[in-house]
Amino acid sequence: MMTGTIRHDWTLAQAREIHDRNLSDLIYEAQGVHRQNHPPGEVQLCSLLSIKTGACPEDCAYCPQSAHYDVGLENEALLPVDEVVAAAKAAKEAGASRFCMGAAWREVRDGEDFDSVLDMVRGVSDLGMESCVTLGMVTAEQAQRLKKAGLKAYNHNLDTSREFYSEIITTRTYDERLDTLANVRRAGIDVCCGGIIGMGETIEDRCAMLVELANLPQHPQSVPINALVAVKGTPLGDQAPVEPLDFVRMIATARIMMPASVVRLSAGRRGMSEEAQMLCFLAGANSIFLGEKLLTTANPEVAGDHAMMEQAGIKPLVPAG
Ligand code: SAM
Ligand code: DTB
Ligand code: SF4
Repeated sequence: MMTGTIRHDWTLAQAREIHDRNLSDLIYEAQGVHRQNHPPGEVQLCSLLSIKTGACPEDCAYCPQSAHYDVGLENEALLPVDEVVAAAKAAKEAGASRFCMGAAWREVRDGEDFDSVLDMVRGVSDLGMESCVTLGMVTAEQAQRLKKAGLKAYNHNLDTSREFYSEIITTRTYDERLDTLANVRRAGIDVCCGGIIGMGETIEDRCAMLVELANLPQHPQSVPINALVAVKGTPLGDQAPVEPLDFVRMIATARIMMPASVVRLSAGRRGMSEEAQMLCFLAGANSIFLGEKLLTTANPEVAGDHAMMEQAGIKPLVPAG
């Protein structure tokens, strides 16, 4: 099998074979594929902001923002546009080149709030940053409006395998997720789509999710790999933390299967040593979230992240155009 080629015909057996290799072979190949497709030693710094927090009608078992669970989170209506753009500016000054805005919505509804989100996208793009939003399901028309406002990427995760999905979310289907991804792709917006490990799924489920992603009509330009942040009060609040090497294997397999995509070491870094994070970079991760907060949960400190990158000689990846 040629490595480093863009393929859309991956089988579960092939993904599993890669995932289960001995660590040395796995990382060696992932690093080779990485170097063929990306500048080595560069990691994109992204910043996240929850623009509308909590009270979400969906029942995603991992999520502190679902109205179905009581985690003691303060709900918040949509933030004002100027506050969001000011946060993006501050994130840029701290070194981020991409600003991602998340809303705890099941789907986008046309009206005042969506108009404000379009203004936020314009404001972030005007700062010269990549803009990304995650707003739940979108129609084809809404995706086109986001594109017109200058949106770079839309985040919408498959989260897990088709088989395991119904154990985690019952209020919407896997196919609805895929429909939104198609609307985003057809509008010419970059697709940011990945998932979460550590929710009780099997290795087979993890590999099946990567097969779903890699066999989409186009590889998502961006693939976030999250480790579950277990939040007390959610059904997954007592899950054991992910083994760092499981994270490394998942990233390496994603890198090999989707060579040109930006693979993002996303939620879950707080529980990891810096050495484990370095292994993730070696395995092909080339993005992290910078900033003390993800959407509602904690992330490592900014100064510590800068120190970690300096120690490893990692430079911020600044995407061209
Ligand atoms: N409501 C929109 C949606 O679900 O599409 C957007 C916001 S939602 C919080 C974005 C993503 O965050 C989810 O798809 C999930 O992958 C991730 N996420 C949420 N809670 C998490 C947790 N506790 N640990 C890890 N990832 C989480
Ligand atoms: C993604 O895959 N991870 C980010 C982003 N997309 C929106 C969100 C992580 C959220 C972690 C839990 C929280 O802070 O609420
Ligand atoms: Fe709502 Fe998104 Fe959280 Fe699911 S992941 S409960 S859709 S905010």
